[in-house]
Amino acid sequence: MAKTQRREATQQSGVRLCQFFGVSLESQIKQIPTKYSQAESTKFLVLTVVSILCIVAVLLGSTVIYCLRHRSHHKLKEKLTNLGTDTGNDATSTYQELCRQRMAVKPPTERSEPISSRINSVSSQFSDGGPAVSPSARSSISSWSEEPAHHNMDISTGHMILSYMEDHMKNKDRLAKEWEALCAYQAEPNACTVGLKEGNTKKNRSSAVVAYDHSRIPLKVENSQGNSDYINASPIMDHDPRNPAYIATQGPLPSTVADFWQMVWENGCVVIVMLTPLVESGLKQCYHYWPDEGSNLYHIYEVNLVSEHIWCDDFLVRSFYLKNMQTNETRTVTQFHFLTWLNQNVPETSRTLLDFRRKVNKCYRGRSCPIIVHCSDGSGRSGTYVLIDMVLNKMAKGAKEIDIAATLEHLRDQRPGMVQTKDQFEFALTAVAEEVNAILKALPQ
Ligand SMILES: *[C@@H]1O[C@H](CO)[C@@H](O)[C@H](O)[C@H]1NC(C)=O
Ligand SMILES: CC(=O)N[C@H]1CO[C@H](CO)[C@@H](O)[C@@H]1O
Repeated sequence: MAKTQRREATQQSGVRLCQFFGVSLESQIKQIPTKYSQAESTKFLVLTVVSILCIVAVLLGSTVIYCLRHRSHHKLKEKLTNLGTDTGNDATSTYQELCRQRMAVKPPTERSEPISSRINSVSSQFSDGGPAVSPSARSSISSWSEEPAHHNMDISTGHMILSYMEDHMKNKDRLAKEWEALCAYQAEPNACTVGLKEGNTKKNRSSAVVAYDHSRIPLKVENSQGNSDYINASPIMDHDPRNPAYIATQGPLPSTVADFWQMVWENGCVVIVMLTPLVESGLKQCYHYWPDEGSNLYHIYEVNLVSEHIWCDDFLVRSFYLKNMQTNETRTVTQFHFLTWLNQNVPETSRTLLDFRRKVNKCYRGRSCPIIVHCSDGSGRSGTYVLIDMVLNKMAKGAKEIDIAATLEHLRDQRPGMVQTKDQFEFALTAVAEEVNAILKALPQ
């Protein structure tokens, strides 16, 4: 680039020189009388030859100057190139030092960010074709409560829900009757022939909760470890009849872990909500289906534990890097693990679970894949969580009519046993009321 510019400049100055001599030549010609003698014409000839010689000399001179300059420029370039290779390592170390300084400045701002932004940054980092270095598991601890998310809640619906709730709290009889009616509810259709087939029964934790034939998540047989399409998992539809909002499933068994990750992969899931401890009073609730550190391979799915973030005594968040070894495609999956909700029970406070739900939804926001929700059998605690989340999401979208019992029947049409006890149902009502109350309080009066 610089070289051509310089050449142009030299050429231009050459042109200017020619013009200068041309002009003087012209003026000399003008001085010559129109009718000239032999002597005069000889003089003119000599003058012309001298002028031409001058021009040639100048041209030659400029060419020589140009060549010399060009050569020195070339030498300089060579020198620079050598310098570049000589100091290559220095430059790299300087760059590395700069990176180190940058990293040293960065973390404090990261630490003050909410978890979801950190998770997003992790996922965008990995969705760009994988990590440059093998991610090592990091562990951190922090805790603060999430504010209620931005809402389009209909205020009158909010107040209606609250008064309905107050009514239920005062009138325990009414709640008991409602629960009784719910227990008598029969889902139709309710066949579970696939889940009870020979070869598939051992894949169910409980014989009471088996995915319905008409509402189950099939696996791609060609990618499955056991050459079967059955997993105890049910799609749960909300408003969209084609795309499930959730997949309710049992906690994986040692023999179904590969199936579980296959389902996560094939349904494009990025968020897992786990609502059970691994063991309760000596009883296994769920298989430890992720690596404690580093990575594990489950059939063709490699799971790498990237980070573990302990929010409080009640829940923690893990980030996994999931790779399909058949296609080399990768994805980041975030698992929200609620630790203190025991089987057939309710969480100690609805506040903790609501805070947990806000964190899940903040991470999930803007996605369209189903959220995986599991506990042990994938019905009691999972059903309660899905019921709360679904009702609150409906309200957030501005729904004018909320029928919690009808919503639960809708869930039970898709998976048996959703919400197992009256306490869990009451807990769902209380949690919804508490969140509605918080949203109403936060609205400008
Ligand atoms: C996946 O990666 C491995 C190792 O880098 C490579 O040998 C293999 O061909 C890749 N497979 C596909 C399907 O791209
Ligand atoms: C109905 C049924 O056969 N359920 C089985 C599901 O799988 C578990 C674990 O293998 C068994 O204990 C159940 O009996």
